[in-house]
Amino acid sequence: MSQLQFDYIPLEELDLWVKAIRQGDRPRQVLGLTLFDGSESSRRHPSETLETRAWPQVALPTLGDARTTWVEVWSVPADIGPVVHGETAGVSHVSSADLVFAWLTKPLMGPDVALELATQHAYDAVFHALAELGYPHPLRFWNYLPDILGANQGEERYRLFNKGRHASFAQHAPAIQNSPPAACALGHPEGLAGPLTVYVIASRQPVQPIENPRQISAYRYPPDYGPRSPTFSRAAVAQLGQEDALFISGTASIVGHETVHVGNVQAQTEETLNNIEAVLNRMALARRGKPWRTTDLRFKAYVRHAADLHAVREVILRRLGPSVSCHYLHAVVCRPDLLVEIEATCATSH
Ligand code: 3EB
Repeated sequence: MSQLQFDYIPLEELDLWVKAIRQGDRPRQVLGLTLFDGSESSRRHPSETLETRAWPQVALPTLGDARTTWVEVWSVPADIGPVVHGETAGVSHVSSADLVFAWLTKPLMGPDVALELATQHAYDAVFHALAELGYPHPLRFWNYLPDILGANQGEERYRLFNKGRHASFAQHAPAIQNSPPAACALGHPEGLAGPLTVYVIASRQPVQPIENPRQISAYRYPPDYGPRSPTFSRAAVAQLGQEDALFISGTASIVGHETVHVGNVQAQTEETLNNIEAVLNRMALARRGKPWRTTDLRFKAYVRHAADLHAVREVILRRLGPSVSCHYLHAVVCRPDLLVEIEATCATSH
């Protein structure tokens, strides 16, 4: 039913674009959006669309020639009924017939903030909102947190984040602890901060998780990576009426559970794409219907060192073709030795 669509729109074109989809031949409405790298640019380009809601804004610098600030916009057809905006216990949400977009931000800086508990409470609130709204099946979580590799109370913050997330899944979603949604978790680069930002797309219907045979499931990582494993699947597929949407989690140069090609950003990018292809191959076996190819997907690449952009992009263009849709962000990946992480998504698009 849903015909979920997503687009990347430069901030300065957002208002006109939203007007255009509302008034098109097949009118659409915004289910959710996230602004990346807004600070400077949103002052230069005030946007009505952004200002009418406290949409998530993530302070990761965009990378690329134009360095445009862009907005990731999720939309659904207008004829499935109007989307409904609301807030439940600090979680903002927009719901449509079969999907909800929900988000929450929590300020985290300051030495006293217990990241583990803050994360747990954030996820508790999200699970509570999803249950109350009737979309109990998260498909895809995006997590952005400041100083992801720093220490908090003597432990690495990403590990604390994992403990908090794990505890919340155990309490609120025990049935999907071993078949969790797709996800990513990225940190702000040095000198930049922001709140913990979590946004999620969830469904009324159960989701099909997919793993990667080249990698140990993240939720089964050995304790070397923290006392609680990261709670995510390599990919998740949602059946939305006649169409399926595919969410491939943040993917990195990990084979088994170990980082490979330490210090070599080209090789890490190649290995990451090998992993994405392995997930697609796995998916072709796991489900009926036409298999997805990399050319069906749109990518978001998180680059650890801005100076590596060209090397990463060269590999992506060579492997995926010159017309690939990939948006680049400067971000800290959650292991110090990972130089790049790439996510991929396929829903209906223009
Ligand atoms: C990895 O494969 C790389 O903690 O939600 C990728 C996707 C990664 C999601 C998360 C972490 C997460 O372990 C890191």
